[in-house]
Amino acid sequence: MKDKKIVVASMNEGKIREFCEMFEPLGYTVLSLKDFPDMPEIEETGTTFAENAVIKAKAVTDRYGIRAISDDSGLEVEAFGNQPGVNSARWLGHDTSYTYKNQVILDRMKDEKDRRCRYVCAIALTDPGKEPVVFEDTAECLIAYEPAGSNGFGYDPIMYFEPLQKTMAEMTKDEKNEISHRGKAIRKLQEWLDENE
Ligand code: ITT
Repeated sequence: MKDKKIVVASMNEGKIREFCEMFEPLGYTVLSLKDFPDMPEIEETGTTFAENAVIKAKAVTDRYGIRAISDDSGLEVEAFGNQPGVNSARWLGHDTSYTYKNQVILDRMKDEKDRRCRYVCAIALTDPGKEPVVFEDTAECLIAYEPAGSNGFGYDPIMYFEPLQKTMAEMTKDEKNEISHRGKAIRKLQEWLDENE
């Protein structure tokens, strides 16, 4: 029976889908900013994933007086000095396709031997009148030599995860949720909810 609700302060369909995949089997109904069309756009002015996650969740809690959960995430490429980082969504333009963004990364990495990179995810939980709580995790990957796979979203086709010898876009949803930055951070959040509710 679905009697528990979480509000994810996100407009990103890929993220929202992954929150649904991990919370619905536990009996939660997952709402997102798509269910709050009057919510003004939230400016992500922080310099870290954690700061931006708190900004997004707090904006929803402050406006509606409800608990909110947010996700700020992105890609850090060692050879680019950990860019694009917190700018991953805006990098090369917010509306530029990921097919293009991924190709630009592959082109710039053409002769690069150090292919280490990681996804980072910070999830913030805010409740009215309480301090925010943040859960963070990473997924260590390598930049692939060419895009592969059509599952997932965003940078997934070029994020090669060595232990499974496939990109994040070649994984099933369960495989990705098991090893991904978001999957691991969501499990930390779920443990916190189990212990504190
Ligand atoms: P919201 O703020 O509305 O949640 P957003 O897309 O603006 O959505 P972010 O600022 O956190 O969110 O940007 C996250 C970026 O990192 C975005 O470009 C994603 O495509 C990328 N990203 C993060 N996690 C990813 C994943 O699991 N798979 C693919 N790309 C991912």
